[in-house]
Amino acid sequence: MTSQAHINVDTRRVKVAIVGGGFGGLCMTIKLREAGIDDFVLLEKADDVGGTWYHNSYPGAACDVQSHMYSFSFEGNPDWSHRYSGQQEIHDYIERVTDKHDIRRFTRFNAEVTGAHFDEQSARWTLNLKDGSRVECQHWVLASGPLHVPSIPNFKGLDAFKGKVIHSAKWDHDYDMAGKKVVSIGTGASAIQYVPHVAKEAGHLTVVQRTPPWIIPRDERAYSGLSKWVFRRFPALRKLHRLRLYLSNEARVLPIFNPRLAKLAEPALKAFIHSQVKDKQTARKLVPQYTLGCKRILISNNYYPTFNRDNVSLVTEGVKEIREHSIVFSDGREEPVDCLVLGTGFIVDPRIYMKDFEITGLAGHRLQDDWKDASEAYLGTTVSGYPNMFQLVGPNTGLGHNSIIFMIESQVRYILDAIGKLDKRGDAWLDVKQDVMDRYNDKLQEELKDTVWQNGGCMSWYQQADGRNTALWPHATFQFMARTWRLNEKDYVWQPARVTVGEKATA
Ligand code: N01
Repeated sequence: MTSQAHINVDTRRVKVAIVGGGFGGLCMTIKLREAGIDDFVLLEKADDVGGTWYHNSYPGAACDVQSHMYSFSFEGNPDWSHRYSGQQEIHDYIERVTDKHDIRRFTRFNAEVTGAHFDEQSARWTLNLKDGSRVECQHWVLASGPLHVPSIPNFKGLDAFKGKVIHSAKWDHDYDMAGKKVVSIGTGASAIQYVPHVAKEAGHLTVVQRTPPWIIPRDERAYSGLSKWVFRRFPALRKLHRLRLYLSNEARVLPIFNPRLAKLAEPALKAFIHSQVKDKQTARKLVPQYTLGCKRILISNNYYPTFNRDNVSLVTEGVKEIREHSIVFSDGREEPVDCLVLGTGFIVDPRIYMKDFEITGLAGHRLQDDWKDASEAYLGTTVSGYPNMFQLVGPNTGLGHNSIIFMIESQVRYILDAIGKLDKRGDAWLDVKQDVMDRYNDKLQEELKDTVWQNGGCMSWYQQADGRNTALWPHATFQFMARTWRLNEKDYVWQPARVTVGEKATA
């Protein structure tokens, strides 16, 4: 659905601006309204809400967290069709929630932020937009997520390739793959979902694998009409079902700190691969060499059987170069290509959470500089030197074991507490203390050293080149909820509303 912008393009002044209309931005806007704050604008770069679930529409796109967990706790959906839902059903859910809470009238679509600057005198942020307009606000919330700029590897000759190139995050649904020679590069979460579908369509599909992922079977069960009726009629039972899913997911935090537990499951998963793939040599190539859980554990029932098809082959040699109509592998073999599909993930440099626009805070603070080595925040939400700026799904809030929506709801509660406390104090801004943020991150990095992500013998987008993990939260999600339940005023510097010469911020 395409939506219209209702808001004039000049300078708009609001109390809160939210950047990004995915799950995070929507949660923030809904909860702001519930808190009685209507003076906000939601800025969305695209022409519809949904974020990840709007852009990633490749065939087979689905969530690998159970639907009853991968939805808002306050907007339960008794009608989820399956344990794990597809992209369209998730996007439909997001649209329904958006309409129910009347969020579109607060939203400016096609509104791309190109810069954000804090003015100490007025204690206001100015957000510059691509169309030349501006939004001035007291607070702003970055809810645009870390994984959204497609990573296109720098393959030699790619520019001169004359065939079709498609990245998983920008699927071209008009391109007909029937009868085409397709080469797909990458075997991450996105690729293993589209590969079975592309295989059915293409004349021939070559899957280029650098590192095989661990894949566990997927629970494909549909919810029966009776289950849906029960969930609708007795919401408490739906909540109980959600709680059961939550707890079973939380149990998966245990192997993060004890890779030996993860290793116990590996023989069964190796047997699963060999039971699914007929050709023994291919099956062997699909077995990962690192510890289960080091990279994201994927779920699929149709990925492995794809390699039994006559029109599918697996290549484990690296890509040497791309020519006008072919690909050359590191063993010198050349293969003709009509279409190159890149399941190569997203740009995640040391500044994984950095946006591709300039952000300046208090004097001397430019986020591009402050985060040049690593993205760091306090509780993944606030950054010292950037008053009244908040982030959803910021540094070290990603998960390997449960639903990110749980983390988003915790962060939104924390942000509302911050805004509420600031209003109550009558202050102009709050800024997390540098030493509080540093101590928090030092401890987190110490704790991360013992995890399977650092010791499991793999490299993933979770880690920077120097091994530092600024992506994931290494504990139970209820521990994050507890940490963010209330904002501790002592963690922040509070700036009085009217600054007179010589007056200092209060701690
Ligand atoms: O990207 P990835 P993704 N030559 O970075 C390979 C979320 N997600 O889009 O492993 C050859 O995981 C790379 O190889 P290697 C989820 O958080 C969630 O699949 O680095 N290969 C890897 O195989 C996920 O973690 C869902 O050796 C190259 C692949 O490309 C995140 O998105 C669904 C290469 C990239 O895998 C990213 O997933 C989908 C090169 N030069 C995604 N460069 C849910 O269900 C890269 N690769 C919720």
